Amino acid sequence: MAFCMRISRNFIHTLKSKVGFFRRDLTPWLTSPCVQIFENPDPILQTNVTRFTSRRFESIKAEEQCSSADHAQVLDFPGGKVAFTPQMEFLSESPEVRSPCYRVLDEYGLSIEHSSFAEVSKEVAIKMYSDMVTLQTMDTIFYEAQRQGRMSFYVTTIGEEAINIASAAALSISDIVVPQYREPGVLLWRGFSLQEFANQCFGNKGDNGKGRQMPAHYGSNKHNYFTIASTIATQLPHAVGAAYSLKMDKKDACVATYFGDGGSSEGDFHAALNFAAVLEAPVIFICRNNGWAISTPLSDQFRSDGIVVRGKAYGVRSIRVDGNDALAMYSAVHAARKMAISESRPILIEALTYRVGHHTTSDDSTKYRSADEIECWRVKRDPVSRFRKWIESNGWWCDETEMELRSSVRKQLLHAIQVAEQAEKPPIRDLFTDVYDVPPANLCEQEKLLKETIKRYPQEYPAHVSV
Ligand SMILES: Cc1ncc(C[n+]2csc(CCOP(=O)(O)OP(=O)(O)O)c2C)c(N)n1
Ligand SMILES: [Mg+2]
Repeated sequence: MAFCMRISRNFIHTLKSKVGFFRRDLTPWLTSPCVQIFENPDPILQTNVTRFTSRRFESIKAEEQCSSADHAQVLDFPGGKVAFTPQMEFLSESPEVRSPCYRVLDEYGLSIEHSSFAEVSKEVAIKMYSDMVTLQTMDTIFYEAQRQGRMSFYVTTIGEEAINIASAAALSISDIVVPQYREPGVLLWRGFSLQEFANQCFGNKGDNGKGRQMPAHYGSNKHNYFTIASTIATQLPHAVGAAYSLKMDKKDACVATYFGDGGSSEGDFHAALNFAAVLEAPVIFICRNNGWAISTPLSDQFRSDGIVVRGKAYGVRSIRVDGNDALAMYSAVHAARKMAISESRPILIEALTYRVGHHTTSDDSTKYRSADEIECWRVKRDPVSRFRKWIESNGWWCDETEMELRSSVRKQLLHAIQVAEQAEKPPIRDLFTDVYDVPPANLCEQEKLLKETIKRYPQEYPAHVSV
């Protein structure tokens, strides 16, 4: 029965995220005035937010791509002139030299001489570091809670804290975030509280999704953060559509969408990149290339020089960044945002990193990769301690503040879990609401069947959840 319930919840969830998502989440925006404004609880982010609307744009014009006109003979071809050549030369399948990786901090957290990077104030740098520590601590505590059987599932972000937090710091709250599932740090940065994270993971009444999503599948209208659908890469075309609407409304905002190396092997990635280029949509594609798509290594995924080179094929400006260098990540996203909005164009960022934890709590990654490999990234290439060294070298951090922060965050998290665990669950009827104005016959039939089953086997159903 418990298994049936899980299937039922997951099924309804999948249905909602795939079929009903737009109706549920966008309807208020479509029917209300074009611009909605809200205040972010985080003082650093307190700025007016503009949301996207659904009005259609008149027409678009693809970027003209003209080859060098010097050549005597050119083909005047739709989309741009092409020079002729008598040489039969195939384009090489790979560049002579791999695309370099932009970094600002060396492995000891010291800024590399002559590196160009965006200024980060003391206030922002301290919030960045504090949020990275909070994210890391949340992962440790929630992961342990899952192992104790207190929640059914969890996804850690360990090793990818810099991508999460530094990218979030470089965005504005008016930018729309369309995540995969390993970017809770962006939501944390925007002011989603530890209690809200815990409520979602425990699927209680305080959860925005009313307990209908899997744990760690967060979403918050208030924080301009689309609800996670873990069907890989499906978020990418959505992100382009949202960015296109921002452009139509001439908003001073862009969309940031996240995905993994595995996501880049999906058709949706290619469709999204091409659409974004043709529509000249202000969207930043942030690829977390963490080496693995569950047990599939990069070598089984592609033969290209990673993901960054694919941008060029679609006419999208791209950069490869050291994803474990918070300062490089911040600078790249900061510059990307500026270009995306002021030039109305998509940007692709390939951030090189490593998934230090298991894929999820349903995985044991030591079955397909060596413990040495994991250990090397966990200890020697930890993005959090690397950034700490930089703020320490600026005189902005010390051991005492570190201890205070870690102990306070730990206490808050343990309290949040306790509260979330004891909170009431949403009623069973909520499983069937919020997708359709008038529920279809098959859904009504499922609801009836579920209620009858609960009546027949009451001992199998938790007494504290109302039907
Ligand atoms: C369309 C689809 N296919 C397969 C899966 C199963 N799946 C879940 S996560 C994952 C790997 C994704 O890897 P990547 O995009 O690199 O993200 P990472 O987990 O490494 O952060 C797969 C194949 C899925 N959720 N959706
Ligand atoms: Mg991956």
